[in-house]
Amino acid sequence: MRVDVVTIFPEFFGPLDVSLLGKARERGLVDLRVHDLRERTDDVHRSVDDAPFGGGPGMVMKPEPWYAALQAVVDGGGPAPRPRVVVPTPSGRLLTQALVEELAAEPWLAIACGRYEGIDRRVVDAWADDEVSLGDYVLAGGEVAALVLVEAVTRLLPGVVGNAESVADDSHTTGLLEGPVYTRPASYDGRDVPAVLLSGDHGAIARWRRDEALRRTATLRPDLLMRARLDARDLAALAGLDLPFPLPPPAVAD
Ligand code: J9N
Repeated sequence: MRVDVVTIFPEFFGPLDVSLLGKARERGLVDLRVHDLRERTDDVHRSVDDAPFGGGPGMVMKPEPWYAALQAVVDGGGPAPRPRVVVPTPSGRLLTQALVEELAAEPWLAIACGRYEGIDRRVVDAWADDEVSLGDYVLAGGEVAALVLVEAVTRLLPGVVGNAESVADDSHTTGLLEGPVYTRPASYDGRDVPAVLLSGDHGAIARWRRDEALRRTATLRPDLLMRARLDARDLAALAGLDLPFPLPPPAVAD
């Protein structure tokens, strides 16, 4: 996969040289290129922002450097005629694992990192395919959101994560939060690993893990529970929890 990032803070993307992503880049699985928006300015001050039309606080990112930078990305060539252009913004649609999976299927992404009060609307109208929010809180700029996007997307690419199974039962891939995990020693700090995990009964272990995932999701994220595919056995487990909300009907078996 090819990913181009346009930013006024290229130094922000140092973390992409290390860890899982760094190895994926070394192995040629991800071709990530970071571009400095200021290289597309043509005034002595290298200005990327200006006061908003209509007045108001803060500054708006000027259209000209963005048009030039995004045109240069397209002209630089990639594995498709154009990249899918994503703009992180607190006023975008929420980034979900479903959208991450969709983006991971693209051959070429470009991420436009805005700062200040936003990017001139014409840039977004002309170039963006998606405006994406990480959640209902405000960051200082799109750079951290771009790091999140790149990490969430690239870990799904074939060969990036060693153990494909660990991707398959992620929280949000199953639709439920993951339950607790334990490793040796079996007793530590006076706290014992649940006996079922030491039992060797794989059916009982799978059921216990599912029940823990259901319990945790019901407690912390009832919104997710309402959309998860729950069978009659799941609903029976949840019925025993005496939750402060009604349970959905069971999903139809395929
Ligand atoms: N979810 C989210 C995205 C953002 C920003 S601020 C500037 C660009 C993106 N804040 N919060």
